[in-house]
Amino acid sequence: KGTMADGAPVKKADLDNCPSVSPYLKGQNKLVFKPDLTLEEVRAENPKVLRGRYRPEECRALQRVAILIPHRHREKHLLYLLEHLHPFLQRQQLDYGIYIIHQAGNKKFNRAKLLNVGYLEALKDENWDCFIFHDVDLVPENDWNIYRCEDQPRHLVVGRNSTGYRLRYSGYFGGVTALSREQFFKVNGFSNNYWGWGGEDDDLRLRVELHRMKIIRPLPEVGKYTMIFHKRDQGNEVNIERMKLLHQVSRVWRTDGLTSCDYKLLSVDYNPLYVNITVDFWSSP
Ligand code: UD2
Ligand code: MN
Repeated sequence: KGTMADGAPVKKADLDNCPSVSPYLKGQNKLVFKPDLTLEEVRAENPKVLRGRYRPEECRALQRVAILIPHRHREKHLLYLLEHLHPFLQRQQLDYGIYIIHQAGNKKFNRAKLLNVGYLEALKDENWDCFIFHDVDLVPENDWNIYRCEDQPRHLVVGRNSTGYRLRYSGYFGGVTALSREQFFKVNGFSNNYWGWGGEDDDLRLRVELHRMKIIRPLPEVGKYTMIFHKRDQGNEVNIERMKLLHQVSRVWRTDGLTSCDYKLLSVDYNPLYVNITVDFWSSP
C-alpha cells in the first residue's frame, strides 16, 4: 500500500476517488473540553496536518474545502475548535485547509468582512471548491455533518446546546455555512458594512435568495453543535444599523461585497495547524 508493484510511489492521479460515505465516521460524539489543553498537544495529535492542510492518503477527495474562521481575542475557543475539527475533517476524508482571519486592533469587529478576506486570500493558495464559514466557538458534535458543498448553499447549524438544538428562526443562516466558490462569487460574498454584532448572516441569506438559490440543511440530529459559553465581546457591540442595512440588500449587493473589499494585509503565517491571516480595516463608524 502506498507504492505501485514496481515500488514507485503512488501519484495523486493514480488514487481512486474517495467513497461518497467515509468508512471512518463515528456519528454523535461526546465532546470534552480539557481546561489545560495546549497547542502542542493538539499538534502532536495531528501529525499529518501541515501548514493547516491535510489530504487523505488512501483516496482522492471529492472536493477541496477551505474552512474560514473569523477571529479576535478567542484563543481558548480556537484551541478547542482546532482540537475537534482536525480529526473530524480527517474522518470525513476531506482535502481541506484551515484559515484563521484575525482582525488586528480594537476597532469594531467585522465578521463578514473578515470572511470575504478569507475567501480572497485562500484562493491565492489553492482553487478551493468549497468554503465553510465557521464561528470559532461552535464545535460540531456529529461527524455525519459533512463539510462539503452541494448544488445549493448549506446551513450546517440546525441547532446547538444553548437553544435546545432547535433552529433559532426560519431563515436563520448564522454560525456555520457552506457555499461553493461559485455560489459565494455569484452573490458577491458578504456585505462589508456590518460593524459589530448581528445582521450579516441575514444579509447573506437575502443575497442567496435574490439569486434564486435555496438554503439546505442536514437533519436535526446531524446538524448539532456545542457553542462554548461566552459573553458579548468588547468591540462587538450590537449593530443598531442592521435593520436599515438589511432593507438595502437588493440595491447594493452588486457594489458591496467581494468586489469592494479593501483591507490592509498585515501578515500571512503558515502555522502547523492553520494559516493565520492578520488584517486591519481602515474605517468603521
Ligand atoms: C451569532 C451567529 C454568528 C454571527 C453573530 C452575529 C450563531 C451560532 N452564530 O453568534 O454566526 O452571525 O451571531 O454577528 O448563531 N468573534 C471573535 N472575536 C470577537 C467577536 C467575534 O473572534 O471579539 C468571531 C468568533 O468567530 C465568533 C463570531 O465572530 O464565534 C460571532 O460572534 P459571537 O460568537 O460573539 O456572536 P453569537 O454567538 O451571537
Ligand atoms: Mn458565539
